[in-house]
Amino acid sequence: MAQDRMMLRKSIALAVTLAVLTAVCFGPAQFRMDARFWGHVFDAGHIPMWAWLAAVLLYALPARVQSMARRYLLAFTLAIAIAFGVELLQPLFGRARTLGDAINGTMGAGLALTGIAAWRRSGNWLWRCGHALALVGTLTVALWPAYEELRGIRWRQANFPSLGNFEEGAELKLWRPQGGSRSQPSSVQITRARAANGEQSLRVAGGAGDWAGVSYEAGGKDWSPFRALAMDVFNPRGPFKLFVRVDEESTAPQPGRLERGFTLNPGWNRIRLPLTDAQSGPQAGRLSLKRIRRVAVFTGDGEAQRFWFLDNVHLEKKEDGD
Ligand SMILES: [Ca+2]
Repeated sequence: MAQDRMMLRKSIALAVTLAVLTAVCFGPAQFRMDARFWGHVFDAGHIPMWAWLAAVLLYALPARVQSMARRYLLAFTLAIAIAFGVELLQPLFGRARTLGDAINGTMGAGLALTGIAAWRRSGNWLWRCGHALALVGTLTVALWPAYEELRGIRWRQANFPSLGNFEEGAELKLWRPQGGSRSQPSSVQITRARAANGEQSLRVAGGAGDWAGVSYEAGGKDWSPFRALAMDVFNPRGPFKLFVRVDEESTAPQPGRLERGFTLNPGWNRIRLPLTDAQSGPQAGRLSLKRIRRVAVFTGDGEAQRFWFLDNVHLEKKEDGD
């Protein structure tokens, strides 16, 4: 009787674990905002997920698998097989195949099983502490890229309605190069060479090609209390046209957006994109200011390579005087 109940418990633990794993690994995963941050968290999440799986497999193995070493080895092998099997199957479910995920899963399974062994079988504290350190070290390394992204998200949170002043490196997590061509992609760097506000600005080297410039991860912020998006742009050479585009966060097939071109004269230019245009424009150009996803600053289709300096990107409040 007791054995039946034990079997039942093992089956339930295994079924629940595999169900959660299936949902997490094959369910739709779309991080529309701060996708890099959530992607890194998800990658690192393979470690605890597979640690849990390996522990459950060890527990649920049938009693007839006798030697302890064999049980550990079997649980580990099964966990790795599942980790690689999942990555092989994921493309069938619209998910990306990533070797790093399988490796993280393998590390998680290994850490769980060695941990259980260290705690169960040895009274040796050196082993236990060593294992705890390995666990902390692995999780720190795995979570580091997510932490780096989090610095950008925290900067955005702390400085809104400033969108970019380029005085801190964390802002590069929000402002990323976009467009250009494969042989000449766009690039950005913070520089002290120019500044409209503070001591630094963002030097943008637009690649040769389409939509070259920089884009800002706006994080779904509410822009409705603001009347304009403003920025200072330094043009070191002859005049050219720069476009500013704002996208809303929406699952609609054609999310609203606001776009306008500005001719840049040599030297400093103040660009102002009135947000009141967002409601009054043609239907296609209308956007809701409640959840803004992205700002892009770029040159047109098939442009030659252009350089400019961007600084003091911010939103103007409705009641601000000029
Ligand atoms: Ca600045």
